[in-house]
Amino acid sequence: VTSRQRICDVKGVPLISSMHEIFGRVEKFQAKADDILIATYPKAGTTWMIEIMDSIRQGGITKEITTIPSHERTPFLELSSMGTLPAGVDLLKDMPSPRLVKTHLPFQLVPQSFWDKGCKVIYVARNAKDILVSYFFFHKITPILPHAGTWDDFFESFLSGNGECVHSDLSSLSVLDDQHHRQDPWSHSALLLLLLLHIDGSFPHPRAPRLKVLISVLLMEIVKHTSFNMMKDNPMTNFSRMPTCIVDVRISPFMRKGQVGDWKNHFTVAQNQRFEEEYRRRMAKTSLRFRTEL
Ligand code: PPS
Repeated sequence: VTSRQRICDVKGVPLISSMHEIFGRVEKFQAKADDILIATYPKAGTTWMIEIMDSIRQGGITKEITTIPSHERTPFLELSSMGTLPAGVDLLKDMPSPRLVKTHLPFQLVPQSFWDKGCKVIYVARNAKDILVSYFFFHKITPILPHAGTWDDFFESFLSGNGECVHSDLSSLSVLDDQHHRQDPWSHSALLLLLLLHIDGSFPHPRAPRLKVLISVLLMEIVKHTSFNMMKDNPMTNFSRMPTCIVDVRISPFMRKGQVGDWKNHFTVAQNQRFEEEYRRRMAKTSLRFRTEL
């Protein structure tokens, strides 16, 4: 698949046609109890969390981390086979446990087996204004996504939720989804519990002095390895190893700015006002607050 794909409705969620086609297999995916699901709205910091979690899982910056691209170490559940990259569900079949699984599916589309097996989940959320800007630039380097058009076109498409934007409009930021908020486990206790990363079982007791030093050295190493600049220059994390029919970083970098507040360089005053109004209206039921500047 090398050309822009149609947007299809999958149980009310707009997804690209190849995800629609593979969805039957995704739905039937058999999770294992020790799988860790990293769930996000696109551009929320998925790749960053994957790298942090994989470094923890592997106990440091191992050969695997430095030689295998992140998208092969942590398969993208709903992505079908493209170019040289097998489908997420196929990559996962051959992976040793514990597996890290990436998804952008909103809660209601996540395969039931993740819940049946009681899998651990990390949900990452980011302020919606920076997501929108990041997603705009991502469309330009992703040949399978719909044509982004100008910034103004993209802004309109996202806000109006007219289905031209994959995962659609503001209200599909799944954790904040107005419609699902009250019954959606993403948005209640699960969110906070899951964000504790569940490393308690995997780490030795931190009070043992030697282990404490080891853990802090390990953490320093992981913090350095997952800094924006390191990840930007690292071919395993900057998407330069991704088949160009999926993401083409020759057009512009995937690791773009990694900042809070870049939206100010793109939103007009009128767009900001409109966004704020829509946001207030659609997010009225959530008490979660995000920082849109530091
Ligand atoms: S995707 O395509 O949905 O998986 O994208 P995702 O990884 O969720 O989001 C990409 C944005 O995350 C930024 N990023 C980081 N920021 C700070 N520090 C680190 N280490 C880091 N890694 C990724 C990346 O630059 C994208 O944001 P923008 O605003 O476009 O720069």
